[in-house]
Amino acid sequence: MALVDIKVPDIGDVKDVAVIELLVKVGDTVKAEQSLITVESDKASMEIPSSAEGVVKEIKLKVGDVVNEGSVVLVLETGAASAAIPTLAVAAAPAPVAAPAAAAAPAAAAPAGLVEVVVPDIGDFESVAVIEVFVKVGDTVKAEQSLVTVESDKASMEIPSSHAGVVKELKVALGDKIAKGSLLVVLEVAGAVATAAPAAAAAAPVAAATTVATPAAAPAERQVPTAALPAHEPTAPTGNLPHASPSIRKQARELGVPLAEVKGTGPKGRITEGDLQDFVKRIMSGEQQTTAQKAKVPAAAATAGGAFPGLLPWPQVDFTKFGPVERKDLPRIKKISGANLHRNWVVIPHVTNHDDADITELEAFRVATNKENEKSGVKVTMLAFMIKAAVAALKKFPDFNSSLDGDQLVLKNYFHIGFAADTPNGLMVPVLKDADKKGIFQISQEMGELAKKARDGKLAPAEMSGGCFTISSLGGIGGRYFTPIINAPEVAIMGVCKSAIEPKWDGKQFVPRLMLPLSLSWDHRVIDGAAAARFNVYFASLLADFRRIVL
Ligand code: CAO
Repeated sequence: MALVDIKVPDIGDVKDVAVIELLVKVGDTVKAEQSLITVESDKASMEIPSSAEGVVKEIKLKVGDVVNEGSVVLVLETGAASAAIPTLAVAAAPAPVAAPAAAAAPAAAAPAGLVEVVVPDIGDFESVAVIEVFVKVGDTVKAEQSLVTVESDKASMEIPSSHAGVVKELKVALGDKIAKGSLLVVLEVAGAVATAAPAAAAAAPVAAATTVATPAAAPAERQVPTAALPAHEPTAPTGNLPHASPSIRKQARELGVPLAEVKGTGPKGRITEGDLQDFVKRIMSGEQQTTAQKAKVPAAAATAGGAFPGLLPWPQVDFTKFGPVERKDLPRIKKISGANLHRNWVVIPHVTNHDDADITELEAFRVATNKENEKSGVKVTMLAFMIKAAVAALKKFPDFNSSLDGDQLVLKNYFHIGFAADTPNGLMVPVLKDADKKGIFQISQEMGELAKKARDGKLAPAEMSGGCFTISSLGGIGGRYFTPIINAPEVAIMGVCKSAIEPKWDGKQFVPRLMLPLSLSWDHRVIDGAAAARFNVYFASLLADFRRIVL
């Protein structure tokens, strides 16, 4: 057993590269050549591998730290044999990481005014793939401007131009494999000096540090490391990081874009500059939110904020400043029904028509019926009559018994009526199936059973689905009128409040009548106001004289 300091190897002339990722944690067992951290300059990024096998005892740096050759990465407890491996074989490493200033080398003499820019010394690599080409014929480039990005299995880097000039010929294409000496572009330069630059003044070698022990043993395809978060926010290694070049990652960092949330459209899912721009545009227009933005907005407000970017942000209030508070979680049913109600309220153009039904005679009949059937155990409430009246009204106005499906209306030839039930856990809507085939007693009995199941939290999903039209009755509680929210994909809902005796003019005198307040909300994409008024009038007329049901 031995403790070994694992250090950053020779990284060439580049100083002060930032640690953008820790790939291991204390207690991890690492193999020789396993990547430990990712470092990044403005032109390249690379992983620093371990020189030995062992267990991580201590990590000596964190994301955001700036490192140089010799900086200690971590302390490894190694077995006796592996401890002998020299730290990253620094002396032998041909490995500068990312020399932003190091330009591609102009290789050989070219015709007067033309310079051939070739790939400089990139370490031991035989060939690396071109994954991005930044210039095209006719472009004017500055010295040090990036021409292409190349990528190995452990690193990616941009190769800058050695000269300023105009691109006359482009000698590489996406996917080409290139190596030291490969011709990149022919530049027309002002007063070109057509002499070969020493290859040693080359651009930064790619992935050199990883090549120390096994230059040829490139592991299978992997994602290029990235800094998806600001440097001061350490991020856990995921092993499946976004695929993007150093300059894209730098731009993303500067813009505060979480690169992990950007969809790459480049080869192998690589994030291109266009992808980054599209992402930013969508965020700015409100079409999309980052995960962090969503987390800051209460669920109820998230949809509206996304759909209507002009809305003010949800108020963030410290209520404790005004007095004592306590917090409790929303019950599961409230969360579900809340999300549905919110969608329906936002998506459906609601209109509500109010009317009154004279139920004086019907109430007298209901009371008498209940008296007659006292012993049956089934109590009939006004809701049972309203369910039956709803069936008759749906038959007369079939558009109310429909659902919108794109440009089509789905008209239903069945009559399943939902009714809102107030339960300790929140609002539920049991559905009474085939109400057209059932009498008032059966409807009352089934309604009682369904309402009990709802209150006990025992409703099966099938007992809450398939509804054509809903009745929401607050009649047992009170109130005059309200605006019920349509239960999509239905297109209308009847709200009912408490009946009350009112004076009504019979042509000669005021007479006391029992009036039931009705509030019909309807989807204006499907139903017009005149139809809604007719529906209400007909519905009220059925309750006023229930014999009409059988006509
Ligand atoms: N006017 C006057 N009295 C009414 C009435 C009305 N419109 N509707 C019912 N009542 C009376 C009943 O006759 C009953 O009186 P008695 O006890 O003297 O017989 C009393 O009010 C209680 O009725 P009920 O509420 O138990 O029965 P119901 O069939 O009318 O309703 C149910 C059943 C499950 C729909 C109801 O209990 C319920 O949960 N209502 C709330 C629905 C709701 O929350 N809607 C809002 C949705 S939007 O958030």
